[in-house]
Order: sequence, then structure tokens, then C-alpha cells
Amino acid sequence: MENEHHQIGARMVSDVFELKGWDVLFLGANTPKKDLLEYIQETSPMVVCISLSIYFNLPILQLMLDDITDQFPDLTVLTGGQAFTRGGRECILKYKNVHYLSDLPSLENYLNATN
Ligand code: B12
Repeated sequence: MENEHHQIGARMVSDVFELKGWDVLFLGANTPKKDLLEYIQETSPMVVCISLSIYFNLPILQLMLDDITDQFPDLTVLTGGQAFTRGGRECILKYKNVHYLSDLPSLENYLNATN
């Protein structure tokens, strides 16, 4: 996501999806909101994952989620990353199809349950 240069966690998340047989489009770090929205429009993904490492980027994440959920209300969005250890989970509760997962085992459980 925008202004988020940490990409190792997101890379590991995408690897978990691939190991479970999903086709993954890894956009990398610091993806502008506008580009992400265009990308969703073009590729119609089943799930979008967003990684947040820096707590001060939480407002940027919220703006992103506002637009994603507004334009793609049925799309599932998974969020995670170490920023949430400092708070912010309550901010995503208001979004119906946005979920927070704390770690990779939780992601694997989620994928096993949805497959
Ligand atoms: C490497 C690193 C960097 C590198 C990143 C390089 C890269 N290409 O990724 C660089 C040098 C760019 C960097 C920059 C900065 N960093 Co830095 N960085 C780190 C460091 C040392 C490691 C991060 C990492 O890769 N961890 C390993 C990965 C695997 O862990 P993870 O990201 O947490 O991901 C795991 C889980 O969280 C989860 N997960 C992550 N995302 C998602 C998403 C979903 C959907 C799911 C299910 C799970 C999930 O799965 C992963 C596997 O368990 C951490 C400290 C640390 N020990 O973690 C600080 C840290 C993240 N950085 C920090 C800071 C403050 C910065 C800077 C602001 C420093 C500065 N003053 O310039 C800048 C910010 C730049 C920016 N705008 O993004 C802070 C963030 C504090 C906070 N939480 O608010 C940390 C925690 C250091 C600290 N103790 O203060 N950093």
C-alpha cells in the first residue's frame, strides 16, 4: 500500500496463497491507491491482501479501505501486519468484507476453511 515500503511480510503472505494453489498477483510495496483500484477493476480478484507495518500509515489504510469497499462491496479484503500490534484493529470492524488476520497460521486456517 501507499507509503508502506516493508514488503517481506506481504511476500510471505503471497507465498502462502501460492502454496495453497492460488494464482497470485504480487504488487509489491508502496502501491498507490489509484493503481490498486484500477488493478482490481481490471483483474477482478477473489481476495485482496494488504499488509500494514507502520502504525502511522493506518489513516492511509482506512482511506484505501473506504474506496475499495465503496467501489467493490463484495470483494474480500484481508489485512495484517505488525502495525496492528499497536492498535487499529477496531478501525476495520466497520467494513463488512474486510478481515484482520494476525499471522500466517491464521491465514492458512482461513484458506483451509474457504477452500
Ligand atoms: C526491514 C525493515 C525495514 C526495511 C523494509 C525493506 C523491505 N523491502 O521490506 C526498510 C529499511 C525499508 C524500513 C523502513 C522503515 N521502517 Co522498518 N522495519 C524493518 C524490520 C527490521 C523488519 C520488517 C520485516 O520484514 N519483518 C519480517 C516480516 C516477515 O514480518 P512482518 O512484516 O511483521 O510480517 C509478518 C506478519 O506481520 C504477517 N503479516 C504481514 N502482513 C500481513 C498481511 C496479511 C493479510 C496477513 C494475513 C498477515 C500479514 O505475516 C508475516 C509473517 O509472520 C522491522 C522490525 C522488525 N523486527 O520486524 C522494522 C519496522 C517495521 N520499521 C519501522 C519503521 C518505523 C520504519 C521507518 C518509518 C523508519 C524511518 N524512520 O525511516 C521506515 C518506513 C518506510 C516506509 N514508509 O515504509 C517500525 C514500525 C513501527 C510501527 N509498527 O509503527 C519497525 C517495527 C521497527 C521498530 N521497532 O520501530 N524498514
